[in-house]
Formats: sequence, C-alpha cells, structure tokens
Amino acid sequence: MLARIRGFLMLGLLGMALVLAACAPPGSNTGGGSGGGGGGEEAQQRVEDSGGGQGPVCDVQPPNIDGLGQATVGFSQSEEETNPFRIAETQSIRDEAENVGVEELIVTNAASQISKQNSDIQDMLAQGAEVLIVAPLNADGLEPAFQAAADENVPVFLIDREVTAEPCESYITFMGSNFVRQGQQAADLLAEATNEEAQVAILEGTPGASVTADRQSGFVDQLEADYPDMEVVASQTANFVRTEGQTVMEQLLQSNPDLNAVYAHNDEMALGAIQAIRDAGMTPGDDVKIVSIDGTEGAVQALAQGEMNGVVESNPRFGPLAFQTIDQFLNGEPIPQNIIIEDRIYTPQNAEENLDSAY
Ligand code: GZL
Repeated sequence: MLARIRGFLMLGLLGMALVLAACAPPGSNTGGGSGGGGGGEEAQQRVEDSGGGQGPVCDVQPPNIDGLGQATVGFSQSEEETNPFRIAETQSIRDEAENVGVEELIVTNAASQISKQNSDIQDMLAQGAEVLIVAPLNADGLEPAFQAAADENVPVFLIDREVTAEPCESYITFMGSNFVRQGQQAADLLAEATNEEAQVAILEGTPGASVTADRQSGFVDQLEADYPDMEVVASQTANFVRTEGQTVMEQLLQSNPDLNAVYAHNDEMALGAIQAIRDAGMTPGDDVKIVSIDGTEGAVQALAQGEMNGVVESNPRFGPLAFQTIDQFLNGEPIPQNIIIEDRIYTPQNAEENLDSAY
C-alpha cells in the first residue's frame, strides 16, 4: 500500500515538473553565456509574459538548416561600441554564438548610418549568412536589406529596436523592451525624487529610432496623466551620446535657470548631463534630480553615490534569448511576433546591492 502511495506521489511530482517546464517562458532558462557584462544568471534577460511572447505567429517555413551548429549567422549592430549598452549587446551575441556552437558568426557595425546597415546586411548575405540578427538603427529605411534577405529565404530576427516594416514579410519577431513603459517608469522615479514638482529638461535619443519616440511619449503622457506640477521646459536630442548630453545640458542650464530635473533617454547622456551640472556649480542628484534608462555601471554607480535619482534598466544581453528563439524557429516551433523582456528598476535604495547586475 505504502509503495503504491509513493508511486502515485512520484508520478504526481514528475507531472508537475513537466507542466512547469512546458509553461516556462522562452528566455526564462536560457542557460550559459556571460551575456556581456554584469553579474551571473540573475542579470540575464527575462521574457515578461508566461505565454512566451505576444502577437500572432508568422506562417513562414524555416530554411532547411540542420540546426544552429550548421548555421552561418549574421549579426548587424547599429551603433559604434562606445556605449556600454552596445558593448554588452555585441558581446552577448558573440558569447552565445560560441556557447551554442554556430558554424560561423559574422558581425558588422553600421556606425549609426542607415545606408551602411543596408550594405552590411547585403554583404553578410553575400558571405553566406543563413540567419540574420539585426539591431536596427531606425524604424524606417532598412527595406532594401529586408527585401534582399527575403529574396534569399533568410529569416531576420530583430533585437533591441522596432521597425515599421511588415512582420512575417520583413522579419520573424522583435525581441526587446517595452519602451513606453520605460518612459512611464522614468516619470514615476522623477516624480518621487522631486516631490512631483519640477521644471524638467529632456535629453532625447536619436530621432527616427522607435525607442526615442516611445521613451518620450511614455514619459510625457505619464506627466500629463499623473503629475500636473511637473512641467517639461525643454526637450532636445543628444543622440544617445555622452559628449552631446553634456553640451546640450550646458546650453539648457543657461537658458532655463529654474530647471531642477533631467530625464535622459539613456545613461550615457545622463552622465554627460551630470558633468555639465557640476561645471555649472550645482550638485547633480540634489540641485538637479536626474533619471535615465539603461543600467550601465557608470549610471548605477552614480545612483549609489547620490548623483542620480533613478535608472530604469534596458537589458542588452540578447544572446541567449535570440539564439534560443532562432533554434525554436528552425525546429518548426511557433514564434510570436513580439517577445518582450522585463527590465528592473534601480533606485537610490537598491543601487548598491544591485551593482553587479549593471553592465
Ligand atoms: C535600447 C537601445 C538604446 C539604449 C541606448 O534597446 O536601442 O539605444 O538605451 C542605445 O543606450 O544607444
């Protein structure tokens, strides 16, 4: 009798384990890979919704490749690797390509030029790329490259920024953050730091990038909805670049003497702004409150030291999720059109203890 009960219990536990494994979202256990900066497993990306992504699935036949070990994969990076986000992203793709043992990985960098990103992708196709991972520079302008890939039946997997092109025709899926939500979260952090009363300057990312538009609308709409005493007094691009963040901030401080808060679309521009605020004889994080997005070591460190007031993470460690998704696609599994990742929030209270998840 006892043996029978034990048998049932074992079966029950096995069943539960299988159900849990089947329900696990892609990317929730993406295995291995240092992911390019930032401490261990807990720093890896997590897919947000337990259904494993959102949106319809493309009815596209995978190319006839016998698994990732036989595949030549091309990765098109959009911006130069001077920003820790770009360094960590490219490294994560390289690390995971090695981990899964792809036959060959070709990496290109478009140096912020859409024409170069088009020709990079076409060059990789000419070199025999059979699968493409693309971090698009802009929402528009990559149609020639997507068309060239489609002509050769090469599937395109987007990471990090969205495009306006047709899903299923131009690409299989988009993997990345919810940028509108990041903007909303940045607004909440800045509201908390300023007691909901602020004259805010915004340092915007590159015009034409989906992430810039979304981080802007998320933030501005949140102020309008919830924080009537927070006013945006200036909003200008600094192209996601630290030195430009510094110059733009210098000008904004001169023309807006009452400015007491900054929202930067990325950490690099925030770090430039900190320098400009110091140079103007003010204390960053105190006289002028600062919130930004990314989660680089420099920014999380500044937050821990009181020179910033909040950071919303944008996790660039796409390698494990990208290769797992490609593997599933090659195996004929359904891939949703959007795979959205979860980002953490760094606050003055938790920055120190979470420093090792920064990149
Ligand atoms: C986000 C990414 C943004 C980063 C920046 O996915 O596109 O672009 O926030 C980067 O640091 O330049």
